[in-house]
Amino acid sequence: MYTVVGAVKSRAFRVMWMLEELGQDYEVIPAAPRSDDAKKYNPTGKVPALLEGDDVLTDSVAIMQYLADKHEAMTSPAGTIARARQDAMTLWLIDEFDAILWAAAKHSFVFPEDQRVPQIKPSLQAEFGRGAKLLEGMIKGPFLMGDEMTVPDILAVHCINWSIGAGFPAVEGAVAEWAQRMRDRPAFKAVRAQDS
Ligand SMILES: N[C@@H](CCC(=O)N[C@@H](CS)C(=O)NCC(=O)O)C(=O)O
Repeated sequence: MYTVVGAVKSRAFRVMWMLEELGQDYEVIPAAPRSDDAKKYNPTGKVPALLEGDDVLTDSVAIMQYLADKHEAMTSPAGTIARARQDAMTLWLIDEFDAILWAAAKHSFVFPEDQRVPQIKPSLQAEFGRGAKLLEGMIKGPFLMGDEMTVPDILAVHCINWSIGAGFPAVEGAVAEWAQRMRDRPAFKAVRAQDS
């Protein structure tokens, strides 16, 4: 049994979605970012964390990839060319999607008010839009990497949903269609249903 630390409305969503896709049972400790509860498991106060026995794992992407490797699903095997390409996609999404959304969040509500530079937001939105257009040419099949759903599908769609919540312009075309297919998956809906 796994325990996910972090609420549905955080990057913990990614880990819950992965666990649902893998058919694994889990409990949730809906600790808020930087809360004492979150710091109990991760001294930085960041969520998510995954508890497995006495072990505490941190970082949503590291956790998703660990689960995929362990359960031999939703990933190409380590040491293959396909895995190198999958990892390149994961890291590109971190650079061009997650980091941009995180920068927008920092300048909206994370940083103390006197350190926020709200003027940066249109530039971040435009950069995200350019990334989404590039992604359109990178979708290799029904899923990002081809015929199988893998870790980057979850990462990308979580970021796209986050962009909508953050008021970024909507993604369009094949990216929007693929993202909607991902949201229609029972595993995605099962996590959404936990959002209160
Ligand atoms: N790269 C980390 C980022 C985690 C992260 O920044 N989480 C946010 C909530 S979604 C958080 O806990 N922020 C609090 C902080 O940065 O102090 C991951 O993917 O897990």
